[in-house]
Amino acid sequence: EAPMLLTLRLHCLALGWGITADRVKLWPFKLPELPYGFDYLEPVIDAKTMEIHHDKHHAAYVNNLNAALEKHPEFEANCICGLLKNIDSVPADIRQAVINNGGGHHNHSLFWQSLTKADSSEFAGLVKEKVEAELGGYEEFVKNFSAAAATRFGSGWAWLALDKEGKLVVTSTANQDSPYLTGLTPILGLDVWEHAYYLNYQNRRPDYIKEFFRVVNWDFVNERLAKHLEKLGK
Ligand code: MN3
Repeated sequence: EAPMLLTLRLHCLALGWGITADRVKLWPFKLPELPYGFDYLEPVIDAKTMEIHHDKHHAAYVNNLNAALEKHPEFEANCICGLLKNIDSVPADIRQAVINNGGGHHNHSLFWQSLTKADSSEFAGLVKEKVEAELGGYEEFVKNFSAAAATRFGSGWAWLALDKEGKLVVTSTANQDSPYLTGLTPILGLDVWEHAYYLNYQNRRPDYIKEFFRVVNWDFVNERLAKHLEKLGK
């Protein structure tokens, strides 16, 4: 990616809505590389699951998103979170495709970055302060997040997100729906589609949810939290 495009993309991410004035092209979107090897999250998430999940599932969301946006080149300068936050401005004929595949692309891009080596990251700093102040502490947060993940019927995601006032909330969404669609900012998500865990855990979603907390990258969560609180002016 050219440095200028990268700069504008980051700018776009920072502003949350696309650069339209100079018609800089951000489309087609590219599948981001994993920030680690397929086996890095073993034994919590197995290498084969990571390979299929990233190279096949995530890649399909990116390809399908690009195919949808190809029909509307006027949106080629819009970043993905901008499209999701302003979904009503996306033409009806591609809106559901952008919800599904744009959501899928953003959710997975965030998911990969939010994970790290098992038992290597400490729950600390800003997220710890805010969880203690707003969500009743770590145990209560884990309980509520796990319940959100376990009770999401069918496929979807559990979330730690920021509301417009900069307060943390725990919620879940169906399918690939992004929290951005309802005005929330996703901070940490857990993919509870069967494709995310079935090879290793089969039908035991609660075991996968329990193990997930061992691979959360709290440093990344803290960086993202600080960045988005600043954007919200909090
Ligand atoms: Mn997935």
